[in-house]
Amino acid sequence: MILLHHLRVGRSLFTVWLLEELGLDYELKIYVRNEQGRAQADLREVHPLGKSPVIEDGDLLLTESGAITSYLLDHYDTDNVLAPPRAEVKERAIFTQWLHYSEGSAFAPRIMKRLLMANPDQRPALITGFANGEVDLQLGYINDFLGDKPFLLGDRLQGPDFGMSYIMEMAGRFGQLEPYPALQAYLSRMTARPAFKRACERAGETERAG
Ligand SMILES: N[C@@H](CCC(=O)N[C@@H](CS)C(=O)NCC(=O)O)C(=O)O
Repeated sequence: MILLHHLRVGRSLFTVWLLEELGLDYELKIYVRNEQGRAQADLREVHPLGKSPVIEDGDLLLTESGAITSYLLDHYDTDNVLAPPRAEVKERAIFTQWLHYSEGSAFAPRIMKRLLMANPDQRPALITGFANGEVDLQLGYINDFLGDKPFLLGDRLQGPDFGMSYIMEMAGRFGQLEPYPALQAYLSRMTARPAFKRACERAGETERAG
């Protein structure tokens, strides 16, 4: 059975959601952060980076939320419910681009901005300017790409929606979605899904459900 190491509160809830959408049996091991908001030594015993999500599936130990999504879909979504078939090479390339986009491009300016918000007395102008500009650039880009589609890649839920929902949740928490009603509606649609609600219940984080 798959074991997911889940740190509260963070992106691994979106991996719990994926497991729920796939209808898989899994075990959840829950970790809590210290006063500084960091993972504690118990998670470093699982993996040297001490970051979540981490999954174990048989002898496989896997980190990085995007890689975990890829693996779970490759291995368990054999009917291609949440991903285009491999033979659809161009569609699959766009899927892969958006699967990597959340962690590869969208997340870095978000964490910068969050750290800057936490330390109002220590805001280097150069980094503040970069983070503000990048957050606006990325949200505008996502908003334009989403358009009036219900899901990131069209009319059905697919792998990239999981990481993207985390980015949207984080942006929403800091009030950054206000200029983007379509992104707010997207996030509400994702978090209202029954599988997302089940994930929140399983993780004991029902306040995150839409
Ligand atoms: N790129 C990694 C990032 C993992 C990550 O930073 N996870 C956060 C939780 S949202 C974490 O474990 N933070 C604890 C820490 O840094 O101490 C992924 O996509 O899984």
